[in-house]
Amino acid sequence: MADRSFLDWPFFEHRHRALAHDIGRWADAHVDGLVDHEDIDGSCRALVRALGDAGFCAHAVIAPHGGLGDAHDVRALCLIRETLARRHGLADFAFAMQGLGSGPIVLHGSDALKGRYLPPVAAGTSLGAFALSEPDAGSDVAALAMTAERSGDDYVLNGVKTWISNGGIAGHYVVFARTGEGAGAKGLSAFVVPGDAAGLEIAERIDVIAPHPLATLKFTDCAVPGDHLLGEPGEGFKIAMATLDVFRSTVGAAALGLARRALDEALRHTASRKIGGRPLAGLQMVQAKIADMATAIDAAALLVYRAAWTKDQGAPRVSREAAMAKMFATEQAQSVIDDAVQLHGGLGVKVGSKVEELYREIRALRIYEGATDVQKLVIARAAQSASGKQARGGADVRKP
Ligand code: COS
Repeated sequence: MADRSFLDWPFFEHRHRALAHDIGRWADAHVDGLVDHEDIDGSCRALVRALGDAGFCAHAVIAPHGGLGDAHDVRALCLIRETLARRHGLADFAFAMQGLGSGPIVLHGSDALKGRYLPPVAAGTSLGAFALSEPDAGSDVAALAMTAERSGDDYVLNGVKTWISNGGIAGHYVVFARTGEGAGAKGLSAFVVPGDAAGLEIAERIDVIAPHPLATLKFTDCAVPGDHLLGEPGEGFKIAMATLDVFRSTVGAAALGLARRALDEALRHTASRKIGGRPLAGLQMVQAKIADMATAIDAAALLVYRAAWTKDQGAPRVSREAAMAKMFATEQAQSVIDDAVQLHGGLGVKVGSKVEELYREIRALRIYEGATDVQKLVIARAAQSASGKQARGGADVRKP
């Protein structure tokens, strides 16, 4: 059982400790039975439905649209993600997309859009998706090419989105497209597109090393009602970034869950596996690895819950804190899991072993929702901006 002493840290309130207990019990009892490796789409639907029935998807949205409070509780999102990830990456993925895929609606939707799209997300009866990346625009969001043109009461969308999680099974997609109010980042807008909209097709399903539903979407003269615009025309980039400000810390939390499981597995294996008649756990070189793994996990947890707590205190922007949390937790989790594989010897690379699964699961987290390299840009800009501000007696310097 992974160390739970972090729940005593002052970042948490009583409701978070109760939630951690409840989601832990629920995950232990239900997750393994809901994952069918032969039917990934069906597993995601079943996981989301079960998480909705148990009340956990309510944390992905807000009141009075099926949620609990009037804003995301980022610490709650992180606790749910880390607990589900510790059990199985697909369970974490299924829950995560309910949050990311409805986040822009929570943050910038009209009451009508919130009322229509959020309750089914909370109930677990409909899946959400976040369609930002394109074949030629991943890290560089300002380079998006997909267009949305006003036509009477509608917007007409044309273009391609790729790497879209829940592509093909989502009830709605939040889609970012160029509306042309300005150049680059200033000319993008965000829309909610129903999953069954005419002109939206699944061009390709994408297989990845840790399978989850992923697709390329093609939009051909796909008309969405004008009232499905989120925020104002031209605000799409800021809506995307504000959403990622909330959810990047939760990616760090998922990495933390995977790392905690790797440490659990390593502790169990090294306690029972013998070398020269004695358990591996008694060797100092093994203990050194265990010490590094445990320390990396606590350091990552501190950054993740610092970012989540800061957002929950009402900070308007936590780009720096969220970027540090995501970057550090995902990179450290990769290293912790690699150590766990090493400690397992041949068993660590045997298909079907838990650490082999973790080794595949962690990799994408260092890439999606802003690769480590992008997080470094965000962190460096924040540091340089703060230093420039000091040097100029308060004037902000956003870019070097
Ligand atoms: N909240 C609100 N506004 C934000 C913001 C945030 N978190 N981050 C940036 N903005 C605003 C900026 O203030 C700026 O507004 P002004 O022009 O009015 O000052 C505007 O958005 C443009 O910001 P910036 O100049 O930093 O944009 P860049 O094009 O340089 O992009 C990076 C910066 C690379 C950090 C951004 O494109 C990014 O995060 N890319 C990764 C995208 C990603 O995560 N992709 C994965 C898809 S989801 S799986």
